[in-house]
Amino acid sequence: MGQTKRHSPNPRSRGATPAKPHPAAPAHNTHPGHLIHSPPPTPSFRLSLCDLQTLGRAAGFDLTSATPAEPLAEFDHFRAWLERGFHGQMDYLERGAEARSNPQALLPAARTVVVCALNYLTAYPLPNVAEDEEPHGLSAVCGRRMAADGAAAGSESDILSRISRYAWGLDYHGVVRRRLKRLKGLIETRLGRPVQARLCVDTAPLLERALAARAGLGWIGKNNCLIHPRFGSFLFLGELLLDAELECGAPTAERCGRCERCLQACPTGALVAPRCLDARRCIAYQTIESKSGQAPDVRGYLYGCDICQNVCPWNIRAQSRLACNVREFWPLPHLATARREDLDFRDETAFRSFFRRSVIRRIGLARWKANLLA
Ligand code: B12
Ligand code: SF4
Ligand code: SF4
Repeated sequence: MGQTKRHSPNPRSRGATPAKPHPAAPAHNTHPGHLIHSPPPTPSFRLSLCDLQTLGRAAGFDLTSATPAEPLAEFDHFRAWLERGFHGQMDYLERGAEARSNPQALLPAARTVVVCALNYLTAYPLPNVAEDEEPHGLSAVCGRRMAADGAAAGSESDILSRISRYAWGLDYHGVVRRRLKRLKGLIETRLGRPVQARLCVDTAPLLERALAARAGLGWIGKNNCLIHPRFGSFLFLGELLLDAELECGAPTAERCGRCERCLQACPTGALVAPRCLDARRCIAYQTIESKSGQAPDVRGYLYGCDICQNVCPWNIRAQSRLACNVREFWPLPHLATARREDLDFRDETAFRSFFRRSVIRRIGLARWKANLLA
């Protein structure tokens, strides 16, 4: 935990690092303060990074920044990663490979990528919530959570400890997308014109972590995740590709230092090097993406894995300081209180109905059964 002392959180950074001018921006736009003395900007330059962050908060995001819609140097890492076969059976990553090198492949008119993050580090027992507001029985189930190595340690009924935190509540795709839509509307109002835009959450061929890092939302940790000094890494990412040129953020310094806790804690050795994951060995891949029908290498995991995040000092620190108040991410009561036998569904319909509002429904019954019976 030594590095947290040396790298104390940046008190300014509720959003991103201070503004960097958009490369395509005229000289008078290099600092928001200069706008006061400059000739009136064209409508598309009317938004400073600071204003954008305010709009992002109004739309419901914890962090918002922007980066030019330009090619990403990190694409070389991505290509090398594919060439080593680390993506396993995730063919969609191969198919959309070239598109990931440049956001303009998704929206040719794009000038800026607005990158947003939403914290999902829910704390249980719930903080500052009256008992009658708390979903039934959750304290008892969730209070046992957040042991240093999270999953696999729980009892049979402790279902949440066997499911990655990101899947406890409602499917995040919809939650993030709705907020992106709201943000798009707010930006249009501020710019005084409709914008051409594309909303992306997870499934579009974009290198979301690399974009977020370039926009200054955090750094890529050795566990591969984007980490923010205040929020840690339990963050969902979402992007708004826009035809407008906005003021952009600048990358922050990497703050892992000499720590290697995540590499040491990974039970399968999937983190083959800092920032390099062999997905085939990763429990998240084996329980979510793998089509082989094989049981995961390590028993006890029903969906995803959080170990390399749970051991990260930046998350331990975040857990003690803040809690996610996004109600949609609070554990679904019927999931949190389920017993193992409730989850042995007789058919696809029963599986889909149980997980209809959860991201877990995407894996289908066969994958679920293989995880459950492992
Ligand atoms: C495929 C995928 C997976 C795969 C592969 C993960 C992986 N590490 O590659 C699997 C199924 C294993 C997976 C697991 C998880 N995922 Co996932 N996943 C994706 C997806 C769809 C594509 C990621 C991808 O392109 N991977 C290929 C690798 C090479 O790219 P990358 O991880 O982005 O890494 C880049 C940087 O590390 C960069 N880089 C920068 N500097 C340097 C320096 C060096 C030296 C090197 C080598 C590389 C490097 O190079 C890479 C290429 O740009 C994204 C959504 C998206 N469209 O981006 C979500 C996404 C990355 N996943 C996410 C989440 C939440 C998870 C899990 C935490 C879920 C869970 N608990 O089970 C785990 C985390 C596992 C881990 N430690 O990475 C979030 C990440 C949020 C965050 N804070 O970082 C994303 C962004 C989804 C979202 N919209 O919120 N995921
Ligand atoms: S998610 Fe789990 S298996 Fe995958 S790299 Fe992290 S600790 Fe290892
Ligand atoms: S646990 Fe991993 S990601 Fe977290 S600070 Fe240490 S090296 Fe970085």
